[in-house]
This record gives sequence, C-alpha cells and structure tokens, in this order.
Amino acid sequence: MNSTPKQANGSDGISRRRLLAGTGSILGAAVLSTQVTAAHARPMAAADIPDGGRVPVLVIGTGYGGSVAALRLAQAGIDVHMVEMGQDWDTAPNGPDGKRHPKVTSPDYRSFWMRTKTKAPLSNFLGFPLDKEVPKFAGILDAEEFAGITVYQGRGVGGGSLVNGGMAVTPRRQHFSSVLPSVNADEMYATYYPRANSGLGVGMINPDWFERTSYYQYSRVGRKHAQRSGFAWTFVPDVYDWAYMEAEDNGTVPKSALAQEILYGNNHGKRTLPKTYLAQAKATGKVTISALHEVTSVTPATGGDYAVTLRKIDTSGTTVATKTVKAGKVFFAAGSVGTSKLLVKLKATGALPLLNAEVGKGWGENGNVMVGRANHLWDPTGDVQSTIPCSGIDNWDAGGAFAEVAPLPTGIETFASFYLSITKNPRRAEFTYNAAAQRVDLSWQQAWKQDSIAMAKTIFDKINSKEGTIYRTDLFGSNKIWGDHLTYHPLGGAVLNKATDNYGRLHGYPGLYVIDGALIPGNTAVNPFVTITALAERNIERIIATDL
Ligand code: FAE
Repeated sequence: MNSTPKQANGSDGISRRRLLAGTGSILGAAVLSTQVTAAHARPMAAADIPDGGRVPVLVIGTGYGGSVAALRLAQAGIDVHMVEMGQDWDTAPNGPDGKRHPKVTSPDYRSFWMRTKTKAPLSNFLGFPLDKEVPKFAGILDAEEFAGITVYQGRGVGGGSLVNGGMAVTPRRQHFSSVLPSVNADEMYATYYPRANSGLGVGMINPDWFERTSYYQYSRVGRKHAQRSGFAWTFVPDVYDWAYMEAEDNGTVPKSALAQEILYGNNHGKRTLPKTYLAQAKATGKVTISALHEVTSVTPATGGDYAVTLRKIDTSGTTVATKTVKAGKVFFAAGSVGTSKLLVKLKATGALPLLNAEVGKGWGENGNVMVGRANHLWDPTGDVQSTIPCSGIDNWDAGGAFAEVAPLPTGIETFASFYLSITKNPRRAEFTYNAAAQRVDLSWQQAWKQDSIAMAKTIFDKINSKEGTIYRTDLFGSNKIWGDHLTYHPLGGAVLNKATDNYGRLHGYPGLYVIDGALIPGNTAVNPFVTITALAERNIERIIATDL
C-alpha cells in the first residue's frame, strides 16, 4: 500500500550531474525517433464510409460533443456515421518502445499531427531547447499555429480525451450565467452536469493516498504555498481511474500516469472517450466510425439532404481518396477550431451562404497562461510526479484566476512548481476566410494575454513574495516567464444562441447542428470538457425529441 519512496528511485537530493543527465534524457529522446516504416502503415478499416453512399446522420469529429451526439442518437434507434480526421489509436500498431503511446519526455513520430519538428508546450528546459525533428505523421497532438496563438488539440478517435489531463471540473453554480447566459442553469445542475459526470466516469483522488504518495509531493508543495498565502486550495476531480493509479504506485499494474504518459496519450488508466461514451455508442451496433477521413465541405443537396465531401488520407497525410456522401442531418463536432474553420470557409466560399454573421465570432482561449516558480532547495517537488493534476488554487472571485497545480514530470528533481491558469480574460477573437491564401485566419493577438498574466499574478506574485521565491525563466524560451503563446482550451466560434439557436441548430440550414466547444463563448471559468459534455447532453435531448 505504501507509495514509492524517493530513495527507491535512487534520488539522493540535488546533484548537477543528475540534472544534466536528466536533461540529456529528454534531449536524447531524439535517438528514439524512427523513420515511419512499412510497419506503421496499415490498410483502412472495412467500415469506411463508401463514396456515393447516404447516411441518416453524419457526425464530424469524435471528441466530447460528437461522442455524446452519437451515443444518444444511437440509443434513440438512429444509425450514425462518425468521421474523424485522426487515427483510430485502438487499432494503431505499437511504436519502437513496444507501446501504443510514447512518454511525454520521449516524443517521436506518434506525438504530433503532421509536423516535421515537435512543438512541445514547454519549449526549453535549463536553457536547452527541447524540440526535435520527426517524420511527418498522423500523430495524436496537433499544435495548430495561428498568427497570435498556438492551439493544442487532440487528433484521433476520441478527440481531446486522448491527450488531455482528464481534469473534470464543473464550474461553480454562481459562475454559470457568465459561461452560458442563455441556458437554464437549474436544468444544467440538476440533470445535465450529473449526466455528463456519470458518462465520463469522473472520480476524485483518495485523500489518504494523496497525503502519502511521492507522486503528489508537487501538489502538496503547491497546497502549502497556496495556503500560506491565504488562497483557497481544492482537490480537482478527474477521469483517470484513481484506483488504477494507486495500483501503479503499488507496482501491481503497468504504470501510465506514474510513468510520464499524458500529452501524447496514456497507455493505461485514463477513461478516454473510446472507453466511455464511444464504447457505449459502438455497443448499440448503430454507430460506425471512419478514421483518417477529413470533412472538407458540406452543402445542401436534393430532398433536404446535405452533400458532404471527405478527404481520406494515409498516415503521412497524403490524400488517397475523395468521397462525397449524402446525409440527412449533419452534426459539426470538429472542436471549436475545426468547426469554426469549416463553417467560416463554407459561408465565404458559397457552400453555406445563409449562415449568419455570428459564425466565426466569440472565440476565446479560456484565459490560459502557464508559469513556473523556482522553489528553495529545501522545498523539492519530487523527482517522480504523476502526470495527472489533482488540485487547484481558486482565486476566481478576487483575482479572476483558477490555477491548476500542474506536474513537471521530467524524472529529475527540478525544484519547480508549475501551474496552468485559467483566467477571466475578456478578449474575444474572430475567424475570417483569407481568400488569397485559401485558409481561415484567427484574429487573436499574443499581447491580449497580458490580461491573463495580470490575473495569474494575483496568485503567484503573492506566493513568491510570501515564500521569498522567484519565477522560472527557462521554460518557455530563454529569459521568458510566461507561457502566453498557447492554449489547451479553445472555445467558441459558433456561439450558442448567436450563430445557432439555443440548442445548437445552425441558422439558415435545417438539419445542420453544432454540438461541441464552438458553442461556448470563450470561457468556462474552469477546465472545459465537462461543460462541453453537459451542454451536448442538454442539446441532443431536445434535438432528438423535436427534430428526429
Ligand atoms: P475535440 O475533443 O477537440 O474533438 C474534435 C475532433 O474532431 C478531433 O478528434 C478532431 O481530430 C476532429 N476533427 C477536426 N476537424 C475535422 C474535420 N474537418 N473532419 C473530421 N474530423 C475533424 O472537440 N479540458 C479539460 O476539461 N480538462 C483537462 O484536463 C484538459 N486538459 C487538456 C490538455 C491538453 C494538452 C489539451 C490539448 C486539451 C485539454 N483540455 C482539457 C481541453 C479539452 O480536451 C477540450 O476542451 C475538448 O477536447 C474539446 O471537445 P470538443 O468536443 O469540442
């Protein structure tokens, strides 16, 4: 039952040799990177959607919104076809490490979506750049670059659930009207949030184990510092199987969260959508999924149907077929960015000209900003760290910031406390079609993150002053304190009750729906996927009752 003692891992405190050796192991991960060989290529699944076919319902994307829609439609007796541009990782071959997914410290060709160089959220460590060249591949994490921000998203059957931290947070009731002002909060808190939490398999860490395991020393240090500065500190629920994680600590099952797996997929322990909503959906026998299929167009066809154009790709991104299928109804569940980009392009290019002027607007990044603090030598955060955050600092009401106490699972003692803050940043950006470049641009500016930084500083300036500590300057470049160039939480672009009616029906086109994070106007006050799931549960119930 005991947690792994620090000494068992050979840690005897700080030593420069170990620090450098550890850094070397991160950098040296490049050696593990292999060429994409024939062993990684494989034939398409037999259930691929046929060219020229017709389906009653087509769902674009297999993340939270799409999975809820597919399950509930199937349970109502309706046949559903889902299309997903990423891979089906459940059938992907193992990599050179003998595993499906690599560690966060050893990115390789499986890690990034169609890049030739990795783009890790933490670009540097102790002054060393961490990114390295990889073969272009349909990897699991997309670092999608716009002019002012890099948006990280999951790619594959299961969407963001494949790569995220699993933090499953319901916003506080008093904040809900700022999250979704047109939605009845009583219904959400009585029915749809509980339904979402149950469907996702949300649970809480065992507080006794938390107190004794070496793997959450970083979180206990985070608590001590937060509380000494007078901040509210709280446990945060998660979809990771907490009993499995304790068994990992006991050495009775293969390690995943306790073996540096997270950003590029977990081989065990996490209740991803393929294990929850999608497993249930498939079990109905009414849901089929075409992976490695990207939707490129949707336009009205005869008889009230829609013609959907798809690009089937191989794992190197080459188009191997173009298909057109007809669908009675189409659900846009490609994520905030994917759905917004499609709708903005389809409106501008004349495929869906009747979409209203709200399409593309109201996009925000949930106020994400990252920072690290350098602790004193007598305040180590642990050379072993669970990749799954389990706690946060709540200064939302006083300072507009909620900070996850996040891990830095490098395998060495870093003496760093690391945080991802969600802030009340009021800025909203817009997607527009750039006809000359034939792409969709996003108007977000990096300078807008100054608002988020100011809110995050309400927590960390105070802690630094109380503890006599300073900010780390080596994690996001050289001499750069704030991770202000990225988000994990894209939201909005087809906002509920603006681009759609109050249940996600797109204006101008009966039978077209939005059912993902694009509906939420830029901020959820906490991590977003429980709210995306709960809103999808609410909307699909109404749509099934009235439209199908
Ligand atoms: P999403 O899950 O992104 O699914 C959209 C799917 O559509 C993806 O699988 C795409 O590949 C696919 N797609 C896109 N375009 C097309 C197309 N044209 N054709 C076919 N398929 C397409 O959307 N949230 C939390 O609440 N807690 C956390 O701890 C947390 N940690 C995160 C950590 C990381 C590193 C990242 C990247 C995100 C994290 N998030 C977290 C955010 C969360 O995963 C995200 O809000 C949801 O996944 C969004 O759900 P959607 O259904 O909107």
